[in-house]
Amino acid sequence: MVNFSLEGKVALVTGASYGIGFAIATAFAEAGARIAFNDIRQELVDKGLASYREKGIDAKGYVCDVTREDQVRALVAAVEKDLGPINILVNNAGIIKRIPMTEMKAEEFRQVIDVDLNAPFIVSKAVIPSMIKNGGGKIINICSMMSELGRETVSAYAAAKGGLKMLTRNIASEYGEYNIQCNGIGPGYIATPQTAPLRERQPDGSRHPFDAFIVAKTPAARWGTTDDLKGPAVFLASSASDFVNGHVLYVDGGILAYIGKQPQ
Ligand code: NAP
Ligand code: GCO
Repeated sequence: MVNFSLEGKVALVTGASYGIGFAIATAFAEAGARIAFNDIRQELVDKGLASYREKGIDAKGYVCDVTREDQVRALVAAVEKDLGPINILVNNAGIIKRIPMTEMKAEEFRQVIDVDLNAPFIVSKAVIPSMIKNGGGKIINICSMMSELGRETVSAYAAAKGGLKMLTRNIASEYGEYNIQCNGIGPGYIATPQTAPLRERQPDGSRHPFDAFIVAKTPAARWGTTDDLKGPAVFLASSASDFVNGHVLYVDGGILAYIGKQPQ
């Protein structure tokens, strides 16, 4: 029988106090995994712990800025001390800055690259040695539509997420022989705090133009929810995907396949 169970596994999901990371971690717990997560601020870790407790999940939360290699090393050591070797890593923590490229400061560009691309490198580098020692593991990088497409104002984010797709493929290539599978999930447009500015009601009460645009670009004719990502994440974290490596699984309601609804 195909095995989607995560019983006995330890999963680290970065930036998982809320949003997509929280949903993925919750799905992993429901499949039997022990959950570790981090956030930058203690108050958000505490908020996350309360949210996990409300769902009956005994998660471990840690304060860690994933762009800081010293903090990441300490995070991995703490998780391994508290829960044991990390079997599943989800590089979920991410930021976006929506600024026209010619107006974006180089420092702002660097900040996005740092969190969305450098950090998955740093955290994966910290976890891979113990995965090798323990006979393998799963790394899931949260990519994006912008791993494939561009749009106005998201140059740094698209560059980072495009790079993250290739980092995913390279980890798969370099460490596949150690039974480590590294894949990506490419969410479409998901209703979370990160996309809230694109969905907020206009002063006249009408829908945000981007909201209507995305619904017209999505065959499913709706924004995704974090629940839509749970099954794909459990699949890529489980032994059901042991021969899937270097793949980005787009969970986008069909956006990448669709030219978009014709104007009526
Ligand atoms: P979100 O609601 O903004 O949550 C992002 C999380 O990452 C927050 O908990 C945030 O913590 C944390 N984080 C940011 N910088 C960090 C750092 N340096 N160290 C540790 N944690 C950090 O975002 P989301 O919508 O859930 O997205 C999660 C991931 O999915 C991101 O990688 C995003 O790019 C990707 N994604 C999102 C969508 C979408 O439509 N929402 C679609 C495709 C891909 P703080 O609150 O403390 O900043
Ligand atoms: C944006 C959105 C997107 C989503 C996601 C799509 O401004 O276009 O924030 O980037 O977050 O990455 O897959």
